[in-house]
Amino acid sequence: MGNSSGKNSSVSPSLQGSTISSRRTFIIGVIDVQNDFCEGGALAVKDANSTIARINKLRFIYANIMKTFISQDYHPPNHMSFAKTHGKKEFSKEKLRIIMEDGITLEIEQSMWPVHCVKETFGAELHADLIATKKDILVRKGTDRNVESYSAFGDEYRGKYENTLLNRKLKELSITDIVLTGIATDYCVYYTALDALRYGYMVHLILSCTRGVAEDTTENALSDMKLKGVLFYDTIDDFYDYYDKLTSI
Ligand code: VGL
Ligand code: ZN
Repeated sequence: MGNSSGKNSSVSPSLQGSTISSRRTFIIGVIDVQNDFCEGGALAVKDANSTIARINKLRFIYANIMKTFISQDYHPPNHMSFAKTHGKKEFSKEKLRIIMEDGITLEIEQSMWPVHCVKETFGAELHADLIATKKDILVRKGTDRNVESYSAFGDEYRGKYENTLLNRKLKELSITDIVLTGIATDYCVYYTALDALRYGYMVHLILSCTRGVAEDTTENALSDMKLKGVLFYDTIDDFYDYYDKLTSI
């Protein structure tokens, strides 16, 4: 801190606020807005489509201020999270023993999903209505058949088996705050938020821009995120007010 903090102590509280905000750099995160999670998809999340126009609006409002990263669930056809891969019942939970490339055997409990987001298929594509540009940071995850990565940062082992390099990219951009949106609140959004906190980012979740697979898991995910320090906003307008206060002198 040194000199600059000495200087700050003499300015008015509002100016101090703007100094603090200028040290923060926000990015919008859009999780898995893909055809298979939208209406008619293989793992359709109820009302997922209603988030798309809102996410676009958020992007539009902050187009000159915030970059965007977009994640894509992107599985091989025989991925370990597919019920079909193991001949199991969809939406059950199964104990799996997986021998990893490094020789370590992992014993995990894995949700058995319908086949979804298979790489290079329509289901894995981003929904056509979602604004996505070449300038966005795109990360793909779940690309190794033995690894589940709900989080846009990588697997649950701090990215030991799959690391999307998202953390490195965000640190390179000096990102401090992530405005999180997308699908599904109780899985990929949740795990992305937890990793983001772990890596030292502040996380802002806009509830109107996210939808969950099931009610009970969504409730649990929301209360856990709240407990761990994720900031919640009901609507984009609520986030707008927060950001406006933060940046106004
Ligand atoms: C997701 C279940 C399986 C998600 C991905 O994007 O939340 N959920 N794979
Ligand atoms: Zn998946």
